[in-house]
Amino acid sequence: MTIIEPAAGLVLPPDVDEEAFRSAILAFAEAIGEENVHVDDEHVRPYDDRFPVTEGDEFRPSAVLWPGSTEDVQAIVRIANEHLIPLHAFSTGMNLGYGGSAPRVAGSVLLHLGKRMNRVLEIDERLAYAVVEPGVDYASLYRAVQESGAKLMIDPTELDWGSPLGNTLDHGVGYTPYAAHAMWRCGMEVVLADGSVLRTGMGGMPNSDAWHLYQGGLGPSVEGLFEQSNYGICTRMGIQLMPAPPESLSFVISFENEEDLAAIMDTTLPLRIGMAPLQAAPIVRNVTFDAACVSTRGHWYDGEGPLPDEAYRAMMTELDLGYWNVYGTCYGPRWLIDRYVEMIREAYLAIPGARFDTTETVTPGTRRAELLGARDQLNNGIPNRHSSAVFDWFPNAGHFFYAPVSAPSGDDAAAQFADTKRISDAYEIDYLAQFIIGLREMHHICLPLFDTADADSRARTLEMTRELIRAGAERGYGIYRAHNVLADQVAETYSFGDHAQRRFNERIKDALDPNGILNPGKSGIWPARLRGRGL
Ligand code: EUG
Repeated sequence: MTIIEPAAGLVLPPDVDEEAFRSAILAFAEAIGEENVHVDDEHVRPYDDRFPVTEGDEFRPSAVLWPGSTEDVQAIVRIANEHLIPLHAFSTGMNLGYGGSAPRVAGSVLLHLGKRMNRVLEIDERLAYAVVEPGVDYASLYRAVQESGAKLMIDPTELDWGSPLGNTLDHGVGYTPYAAHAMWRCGMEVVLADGSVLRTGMGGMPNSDAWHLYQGGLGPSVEGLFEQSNYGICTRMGIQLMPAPPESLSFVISFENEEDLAAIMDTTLPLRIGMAPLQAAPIVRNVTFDAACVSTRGHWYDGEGPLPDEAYRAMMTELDLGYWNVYGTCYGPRWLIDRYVEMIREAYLAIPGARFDTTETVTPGTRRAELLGARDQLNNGIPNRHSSAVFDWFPNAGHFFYAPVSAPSGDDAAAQFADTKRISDAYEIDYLAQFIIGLREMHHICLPLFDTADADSRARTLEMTRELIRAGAERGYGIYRAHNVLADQVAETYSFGDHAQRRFNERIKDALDPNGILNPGKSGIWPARLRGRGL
């Protein structure tokens, strides 16, 4: 075997010297083939966070592995234990805004599961589910379902390049009636840190035909333990899919004033909580987010400081939108859609100044129509990447997510908006956000955008996001998903019972992964070996 030469600037994992690292790399190569083991810059640097937030090597990996099977993953885990190599497993690595494919611990070896494990293993039309490997992305799952002829609808996320398996493990949500992904995952195969393979739920029964149909089984439900954790590596997952509805109709409702937000939320909850007439989670977007999907910041303002009122006015006029815009879709036979749409229209039009359109009444050729069209696709299970235009809002734009969860009440929305807007304006960082109203909760998804090529912009945005987390935590707003650089801070806020959650997580971590090799630091969960070392 040829000697694989690490890059000159190699960052070694903690507790691993160069010799141990080399033997681990050789062992990995022997196990999965040297063509699937890379230590050179050309192969490793593309895995850096596309939206880098810190200077230096803090999140720099040492190597990348491309396993081709569950057996490969088992072999890798056994070798990692022997050599104390931290592995950073991920699916497609497109969790942009939450760290991408960068590891929490410098020197980690990346386990790019999706590179070769990218098959749709099964599509069952009658029972309405699919089984996927980590590398299947929304675009390819959509294609696979279409090509199979199955009349099923997938639930895409905002951008089509993510992995349904990975997104589900990270508590992602979409916009069709099945939106809360963790509600519809059913049946996982997981490689544990000792190299053994666990099949969850009914998958424990040899010959069961219900592995992907029933989340239970006997004893505790453990699938949630593998979400946002570092307790195992999920190598396949069942995802239940909604039968495609006969018809659908999407709508956009525009509201003139910032202050309308509370009324919008209080109108939404009763329409949503019974799953009718709002059958799926609507989104409430601010006009800046919509503008960033179809234009650049410079088009609206090129002066100093936060966007002035005139810029917001211009956006609303030129894009034919309100300050807040609600997007949603109704599904079913047309007679039912018409009843539901009428109920929705009447409820929201009680808010003064509201304007209501469907895909059938919106003026073609307008930005309003384009934006509604992009939502209409997503809400009908057709993935796209329309919103990726926000990465061109200004040159080199990247972003964090600040994503608190709370009750879907007008007061909560108003308080979150007030805090977030005030802090964003103070830092001169644009407020781009959408609220997603689930059945009993709302996600407030904010995208603090920064110039990835400008160290000052990165540092200022990081500082602001930390302040948002602090301000939110004071009011009880918890972050539901955290970037590597924010995970410890966010974990700290879940503090009830003298950090009972952290201690519980650590006990499980230490029991399942005594050498601390799987994604150390993920969600602020540190293994005993690396705990308290300031990593
Ligand atoms: C979105 C939604 C999320 C999230 C990140 C992004 C949508 C982006 C509900 O969760 O975590 C516009």
